[in-house]
Amino acid sequence: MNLRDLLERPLSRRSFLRLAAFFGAGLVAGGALFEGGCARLAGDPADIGEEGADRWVYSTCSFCAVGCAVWLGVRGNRVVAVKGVTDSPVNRGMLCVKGIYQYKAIDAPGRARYPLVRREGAWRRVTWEEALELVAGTFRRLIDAHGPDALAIYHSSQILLEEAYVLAKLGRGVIGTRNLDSSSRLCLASAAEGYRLSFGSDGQPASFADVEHADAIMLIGANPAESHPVFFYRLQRTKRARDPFIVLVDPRRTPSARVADVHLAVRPGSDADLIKALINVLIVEGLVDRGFVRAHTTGYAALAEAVRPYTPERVAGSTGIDPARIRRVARAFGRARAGLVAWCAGVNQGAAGTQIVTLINDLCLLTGNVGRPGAGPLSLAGQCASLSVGEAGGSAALPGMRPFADEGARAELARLWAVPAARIPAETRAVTEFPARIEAGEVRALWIIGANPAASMPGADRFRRLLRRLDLVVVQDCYEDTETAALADVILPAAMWAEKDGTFTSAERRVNRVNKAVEPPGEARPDWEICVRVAEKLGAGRHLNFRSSEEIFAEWRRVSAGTLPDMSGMTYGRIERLRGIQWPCPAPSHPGTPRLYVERDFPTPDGRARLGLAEGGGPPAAPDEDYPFWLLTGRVLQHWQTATRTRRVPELALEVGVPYVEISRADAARLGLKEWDPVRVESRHGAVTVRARVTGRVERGQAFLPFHFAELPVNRLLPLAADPASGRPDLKRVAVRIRKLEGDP
Ligand SMILES: Nc1nc2c(c(=O)[nH]1)N[C@H]1C(S)=C(S)[C@@H](COP(=O)(O)OP(=O)(O)OC[C@H]3O[C@@H](n4cnc5c(=O)[nH]c(N)nc54)[C@H](O)[C@@H]3O)O[C@H]1N2
Ligand SMILES: Nc1nc2c(c(=O)[nH]1)N[C@H]1C(S)=C(S)[C@@H](COP(=O)(O)OP(=O)(O)OC[C@H]3O[C@@H](n4cnc5c(=O)[nH]c(N)nc54)[C@H](O)[C@@H]3O)O[C@H]1N2
Ligand code: SF4
Ligand SMILES: [Mo]
Repeated sequence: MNLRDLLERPLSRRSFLRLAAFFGAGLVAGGALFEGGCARLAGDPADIGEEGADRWVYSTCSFCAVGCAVWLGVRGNRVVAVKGVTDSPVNRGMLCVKGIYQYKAIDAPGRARYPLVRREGAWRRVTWEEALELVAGTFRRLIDAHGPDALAIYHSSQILLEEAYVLAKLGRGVIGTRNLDSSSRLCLASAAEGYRLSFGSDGQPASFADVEHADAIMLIGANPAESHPVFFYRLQRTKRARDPFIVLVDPRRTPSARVADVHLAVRPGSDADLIKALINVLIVEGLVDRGFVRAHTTGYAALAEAVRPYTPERVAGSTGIDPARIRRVARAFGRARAGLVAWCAGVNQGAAGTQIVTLINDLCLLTGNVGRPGAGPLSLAGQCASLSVGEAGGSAALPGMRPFADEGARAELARLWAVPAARIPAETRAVTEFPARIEAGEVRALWIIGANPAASMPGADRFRRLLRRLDLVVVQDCYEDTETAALADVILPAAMWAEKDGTFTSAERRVNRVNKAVEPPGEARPDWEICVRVAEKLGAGRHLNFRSSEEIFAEWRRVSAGTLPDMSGMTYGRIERLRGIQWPCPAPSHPGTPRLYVERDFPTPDGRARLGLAEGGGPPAAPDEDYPFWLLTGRVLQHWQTATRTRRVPELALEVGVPYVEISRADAARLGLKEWDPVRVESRHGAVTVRARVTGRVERGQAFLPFHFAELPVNRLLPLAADPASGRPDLKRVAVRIRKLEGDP
């Protein structure tokens, strides 16, 4: 029996752990042995024993937007095991290594247990009452003196939908600040904005299951083998079962290339040219679905005109791709019965992000690949709640994805909230604008909830400096030792996902349940509860009069009714019974919606989708003589974001424990570098020292640096320049020079 067969069968937890230890090196190489780092652990949650769990609690994985359903095995007040839910349509019992080990981050050292206040440079434990008086009292004073924009709120997409909603209500409806945003801005703002421009709404058109029906699949700027492993597992199974034509577009040869028939190693930042050429070929070779285009779209003539100059020959220079291969891919996609394009951060995170997303949508619209099985654009999204945050009002739109600019929508929300309509701001600001707002003296206090911007924001050094200028920095996190907490005035201890009730919405619009399995440590409280108490102290308790997540969800159901992310037909019980429900779900008998636009009912004024391309900033400054390398940043399988959780899990930390930069063999030879030699990586914006790994995964002239390691402040190398349409910065690409350092760094 080969390993693959072994993995198709459920493994006992013990044999998985043994295999994982044995094949650790294989996992580092990209998880080839574990089907993308995934495995199914044997046994029904009822088979108590192995790990000594005495009960199993249904929940949803707290990492990526695949949204795998999990059983948390609990003994006493500890989570001691995690298993995949076998009747989940998402993961069918499978989990990736992060999912399996995530419970070890719960009672790890460093958890925030008590409110802390910095006094004369030292941390002092205080009561909740004192902490809240200080926080809300300062907020009140600053808002009274300088207006609501004096308070900026920044949160991640790892809090619950209910918590994002409470923050939106507090921030927009009670306080009325324009300065509220979330890390989804750094993450998928381009995807959301691109969807809005093409289809009239930022609803994800397709589902994960669509890969199982597609004949041609393109993965652009995404490495699901490491970033969305259980989705990748489904892709691998489909490849074996039905052999769809798969194309990977990534400058690096990532482990996702394992499923690809064609790997297009594009030059960084050249995806727009590549897709324009694909569209050019579709048009020139008559592969456009004319009936669909005529009946359901506008803008064809202008798009055709715009891409006319972009022949495969013309873009060969900028993309580095052989014209014949571009034609081959365009033909395969154009002739496929069903074609799907999945993409992620390699596309989203750049000045041209929104433009590339609209081009991907064009590719699908031109071939009639929207609203049917196996078809469509599929934004892979990022964190467990990245969609929740968009739905509930945590970023570019108000709750229910109501546009800020829509006066009627604001009035409706004000009615629902019983607040004056004039209080809800008519515009919002991206977190990338916060630094300038702090410098201008507009923002005077910053409340950071479940995010680690001191490590994750581009222009990190400037951001850190600016925090010192503020009257108050409040960090609400489940750990007290994050890079951002180190810069705070107050630390509020937050409960983690296994310690609270609520929901996450995955990339495929699936709302799934998070159930409280254990009590939080010390005095840590769920984020929603902390917000409710801050609201009380601000004198706005009656607006946030919630005693449980379920009460918040009940209000949210009413607020979402009639909007695109309509969840009015969902209840906690129903969500869990159905193993997640995909919105819209407008009635208690509604089964949920796997696919949008089945009726070609695009929510635009004329009901048609819009072909065309968003305005886009150009590619980032390309390498030159002084800075001859492209440095790419991204993820590895074992670590999660700034690794505040995964580095506390020995099994994950031991596999990939230290920062490194990947360099090609050719460049290593030229620079005289051996594996693990220290190098200096320097951009026009900053420099870092790191060890080199010599690999075949990057091309000559390129280097790759995982952004997970805070001791290696990679975001010091990146400027804070943003996509004009989405306000999203380039976190992926920057020109650098690399030189060998002598001695130990
Ligand atoms: N293990 C793990 N999984 C995660 C996360 C994590 O931290 N760790 N984070 C989650 C989050 S929040 C997100 S947003 C997603 C991100 O998921 P992905 O987008 O899959 O992850 P990245 O590694 O950031 O970037 C993907 C690829 O983009 C490529 N790339 C860089 N520049 C370009 C370019 O110009 N063009 C093209 N075509 N490709 C380019 C990189 O080489 C990289 O392989 O992952 C989610 N899943
Ligand atoms: N160079 C570079 N930079 C990047 C990226 C890149 O690819 N390259 N990727 C970008 C992307 S896509 C993203 S999404 C961002 C991510 O940026 P962030 O969201 O800032 O990063 P995280 O490490 O996920 O931070 C989450 C924090 O929330 C805490 N936490 C976890 N659960 C809870 C909870 O329930 N409540 C509270 N209060 N706290 C909790 C964690 O301990 C952690 O400190 O980074 C961006 N930055
Ligand atoms: S694929 Fe994503 S959701 Fe599933 S177990 Fe892994 S990290 Fe969790
Ligand atoms: Mo993200």
